[in-house]
Amino acid sequence: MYLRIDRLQVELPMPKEPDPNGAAAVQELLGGRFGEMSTLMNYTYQSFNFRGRDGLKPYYDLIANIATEELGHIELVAATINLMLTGAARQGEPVDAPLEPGKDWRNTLHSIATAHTAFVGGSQGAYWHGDYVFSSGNLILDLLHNFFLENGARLHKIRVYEMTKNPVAREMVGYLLVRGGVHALAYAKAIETLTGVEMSKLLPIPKIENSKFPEARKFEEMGFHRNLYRFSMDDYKDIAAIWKGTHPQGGDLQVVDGPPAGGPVPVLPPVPEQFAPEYHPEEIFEIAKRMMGQ
Ligand code: MN3
Repeated sequence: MYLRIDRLQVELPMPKEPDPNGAAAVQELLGGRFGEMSTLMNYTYQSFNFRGRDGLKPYYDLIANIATEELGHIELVAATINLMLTGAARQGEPVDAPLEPGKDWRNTLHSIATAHTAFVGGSQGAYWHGDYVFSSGNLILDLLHNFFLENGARLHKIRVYEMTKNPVAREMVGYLLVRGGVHALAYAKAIETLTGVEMSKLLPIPKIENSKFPEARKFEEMGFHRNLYRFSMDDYKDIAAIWKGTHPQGGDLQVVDGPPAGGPVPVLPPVPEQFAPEYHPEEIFEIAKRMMGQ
């Protein structure tokens, strides 16, 4: 089961202006084949379906624990998209066509379906689907797939970074490049322990260091690339049997008990033109206020 903390894993900057087409590109990092929905659901189902876990506790713990961190990554990418779409509505009555700019956006679903927020799909408007989940039951094959998935995700993150200078998008990508680097290395190390094949020598893929990206470099300077957070009160402690030793860039790998400090979840303002949360939101705000005895 899960507990939930109402914070993001990292603080995001507030945008100065809306960037709907940038948000459309960032969608790929949420619901594209190599997006956070895919990492989340691959590791989640592999952990649900794990056979022989009593004898393979470090590997089970690793997959289950990383899955939980990924839950916070879909939250972070969704928050990024939401911030990039904030302020995108024109004000006015329906007859004034306040949503008219939305017809020229790369992704019209943001205007029609989600009230200027994230949707569970990729940059071309296709919804995420379960075909992206590989859960074969063979431990080495699943770990190999996860290693591939993390590096495919890294390639797409870097390309989206190259497509936009939006500071919210770049902050999120910088942080997730560092966290994805941890996951790629963790799966590499897990395969190494099982096979002796030195997978970590393949890293980084593509062959460009995270330090090339200022938004990632600052998190590496804080040592985040060496931390594997343990997202549980009492469980998944055997990740320490895999996440140990030295980072390829130097410094000791460490398991951090508990989540990162993170930052606040952005408060999204109402968009009455989208009837979100209502055409006259103050009416339902009043109802909620009375309910809380204010
Ligand atoms: Mn991730």
